[in-house]
Amino acid sequence: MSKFTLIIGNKNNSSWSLRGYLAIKYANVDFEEVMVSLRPSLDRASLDRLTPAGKVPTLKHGNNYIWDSLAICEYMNDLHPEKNFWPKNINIRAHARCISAEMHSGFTALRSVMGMACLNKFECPKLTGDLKNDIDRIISIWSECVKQYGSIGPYLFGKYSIADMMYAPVILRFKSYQIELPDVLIKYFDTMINHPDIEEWCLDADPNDTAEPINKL
Ligand SMILES: N[C@@H](CCC(=O)N[C@@H](CS)C(=O)NCC(=O)O)C(=O)O
Repeated sequence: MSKFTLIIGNKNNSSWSLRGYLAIKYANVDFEEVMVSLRPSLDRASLDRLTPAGKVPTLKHGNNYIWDSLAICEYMNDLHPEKNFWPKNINIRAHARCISAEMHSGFTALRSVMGMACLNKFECPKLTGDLKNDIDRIISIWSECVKQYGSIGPYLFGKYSIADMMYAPVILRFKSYQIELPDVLIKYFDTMINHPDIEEWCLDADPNDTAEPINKL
């Protein structure tokens, strides 16, 4: 089988890279990691040389390039259907796809005000306006999942899935910015914080990559 190379940004900050990384880790295949610096300065030359869209994560598999986090999740699922990256049931799978797409295309206030810096701690920002709406919506999405599928297991759809991978950076943001969660989500939060692949990502991160929250990473 062709070799996998995952091109990522700094682990402390690159939330999109984390999603691609979690997908390839879950597939349990050997891969090489190439890190391109986004902080403190953006290595534009390497990004443009190594990736078709100038963005990370990008997965290179033989001559194939997959240059988007959700597309990487889907590609790994296509290669390893036995891993059940999505829930098996069609209705539950549709639910998982909706909330994953909602994350992939939305929550811009959360993303710009509360940049991921997984090893850093910040004061909780003022929770008003669009930021409050984003956080309330995420809490409502997660609570609904935990209510519906909590009896199957501790993840959003019971078993670990792409939906958890898509929301993993939000978990790390909520930790960094000390966002209070309702009791019903504490188990989910702890399960994700202690997930071995997320722990491993954080162990490799460098807190000096950023001193402050950064936008849009
Ligand atoms: N929709 C893309 C977003 C990827 C993205 O914006 N990645 C950021 C880093 S986390 C990046 O490459 N930024 C460099 C740039 O835009 O110049 C995905 O899901 O992978």
